[in-house]
Amino acid sequence: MKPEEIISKGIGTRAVHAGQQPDPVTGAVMTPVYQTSTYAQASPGEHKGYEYGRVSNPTRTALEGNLAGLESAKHGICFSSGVAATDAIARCLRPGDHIVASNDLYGGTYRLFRQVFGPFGITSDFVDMSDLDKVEQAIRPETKLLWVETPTNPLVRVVDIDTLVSLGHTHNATVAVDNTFATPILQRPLERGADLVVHSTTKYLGGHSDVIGGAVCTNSDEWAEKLRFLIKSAGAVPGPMDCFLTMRGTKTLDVRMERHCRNAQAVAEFLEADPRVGKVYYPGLPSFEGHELAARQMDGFGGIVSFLLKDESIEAAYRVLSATQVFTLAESLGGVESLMNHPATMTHASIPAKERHAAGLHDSLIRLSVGIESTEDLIADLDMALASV
Ligand code: P1T
Repeated sequence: MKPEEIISKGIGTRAVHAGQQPDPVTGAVMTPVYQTSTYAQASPGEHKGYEYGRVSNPTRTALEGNLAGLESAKHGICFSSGVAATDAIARCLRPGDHIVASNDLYGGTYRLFRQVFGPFGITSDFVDMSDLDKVEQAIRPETKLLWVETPTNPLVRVVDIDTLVSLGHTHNATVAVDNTFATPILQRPLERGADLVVHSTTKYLGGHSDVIGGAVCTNSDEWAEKLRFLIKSAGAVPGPMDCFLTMRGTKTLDVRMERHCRNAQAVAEFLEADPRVGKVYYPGLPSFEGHELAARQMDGFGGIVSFLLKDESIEAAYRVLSATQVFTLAESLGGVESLMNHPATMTHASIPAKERHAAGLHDSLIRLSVGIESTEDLIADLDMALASV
């Protein structure tokens, strides 16, 4: 299929075919792993579009086309990790510039903005983006970037992309949406006017917990040029094998997300009905604050469920975290296997406790990345673990 034809196709077709053509030399259906650092030139500057592996690689080009196709983007630019993708965007700011970001977000993004970019004179404020007044109050003349996560990590708060895009653009700020939790199967922020979409491809896009990667998708030629310049000049590139593995993952993204969503809904409903559980955070529950917005904005509610036990002590949470057999206690999310995580000491430990608490992140919160195993086994595992409380 020609690249210009793919954009009119359904998301499942784009997942399998976008960015990929059978290999012109051999007819290989899968894009090969072009494991090379450099490319032969007939005479200086006379080459087939590739010069050096840091700048570009055909396996990476195929993945970039695939991700751009999934996000309805003109450009996809791949990085060595999700954090490297975020870093590249922040590097385009200048001393004196200001970022407004979600106060509930991946702890590594907070650490990057505050501890890496803060000393270079780039300041950041973290606010509840489901409260538009708070966002507006935080914006200053020097605010250049609105950093949106939706659903957020780990409280799965749903934020109104349309409204934030118009707010950001009224104030001449770039609007970036970290779409890691939703994936382009459930939500495509560029179609809603966002300037940049960011992914930790480590998560659902790769989908098998075997590769670290990141990406930015955009329709802006100017942003694409700046980010490609940074790829060349700062060098946070993914290797060809990592790109191959990620693309192998994206081919099944549509079917995996269907199962992740179905299992997460069943797990959330089980937890909500259980007397040992205090509060469940999942956009698919009608009782959840962001449910109606999620139903409008997303094509499914995602695979992440967070919860608090009725006994809100850390000891009780630790007992559950140590008792499961199907859910593995580990950082990360979005793989086929179910994982559970303790944000306060693991993924969000770099956010000071005071700020975590102000954002509503309880020290006993448990985050589940619900995998694609048999639903009844996941529920039985949680039921067994809750018996330890
Ligand atoms: O781990 P890396 O590929 O560098 O991606 C960073 C990142 C960016 N954005 C979101 C929303 C994320 O959740 C992450 C990484 N998160 C975890 C490792 C985690 O367990 O939450």
